[in-house]
Amino acid sequence: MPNPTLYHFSGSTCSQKVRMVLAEKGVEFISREIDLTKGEQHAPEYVVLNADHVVPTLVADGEVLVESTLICEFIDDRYPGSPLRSADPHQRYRAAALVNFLDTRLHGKVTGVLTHALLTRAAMSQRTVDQVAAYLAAIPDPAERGLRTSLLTHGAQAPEIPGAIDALARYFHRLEQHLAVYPWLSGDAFGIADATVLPYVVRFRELRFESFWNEGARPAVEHWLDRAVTRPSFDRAFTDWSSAPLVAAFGAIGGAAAPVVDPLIKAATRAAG
Ligand SMILES: N[C@@H](CCC(=O)N[C@@H](CS)C(=O)NCC(=O)O)C(=O)O
Repeated sequence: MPNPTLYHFSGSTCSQKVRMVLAEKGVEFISREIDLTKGEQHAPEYVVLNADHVVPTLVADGEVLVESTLICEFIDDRYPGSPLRSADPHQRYRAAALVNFLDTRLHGKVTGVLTHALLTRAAMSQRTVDQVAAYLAAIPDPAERGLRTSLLTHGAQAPEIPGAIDALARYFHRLEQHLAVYPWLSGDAFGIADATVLPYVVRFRELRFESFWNEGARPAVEHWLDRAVTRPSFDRAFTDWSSAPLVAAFGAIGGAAAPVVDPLIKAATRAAG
């Protein structure tokens, strides 16, 4: 069976999700890294594959596939190995609903707020004014460009931060309720829903934003995270593409924002129920 080619970026959540699904299915892939910090997602030869200028993109059997959730479902259907979606219609629906909510309501608009206000801003602080202007000008969607400009300007003080934290705290509450019924977000077994949510929770852990779940706030989420990160697929999808200095840098950036962000997370978590 020919190996697919994955266009991805080491630290991108959507790439981590697809790499995790590939690892769970035991599928080797040809790696083509698209460095988002260097703007490689805007290169004409990549935009031909992914018109939205985003990663990941999978090329399998000569077909170009975009949208990380659709890619994960394709991988699950196309390759042998344990199924990553439940055969039970209720479990399957509930898992798909968690994924859909994250994809359509949280990814970018909400999770991207924290990523760009903190991590992208830190990366851009090493660039010249002209380079930052070029980075922003290359973003094709005007609304996203405006949001990104605000986040890079204001960082942890950006007006978008409290609303994003509220939305995330409510989602953590929803995850907790789900995990009171099922051992995994995908139901009885680890699957696509777990691989989808995990990158965001790991990112918050790297930023030291554990107040979304620790100290008894969301014990089932904490237990789920502990189990998920011990899977062999986690090392192949996350650890092998990360580095200790990078994780240390994320911790330092999150730690610097903690005086502003941590009280917001704690208050939003209490309010979410
Ligand atoms: N709906 C898309 C979203 C993909 C997406 O937002 N990818 C991010 C990385 S996680 C990206 O490539 N961003 C480009 C940028 O930051 O300019 C999917 O699920 O594949």
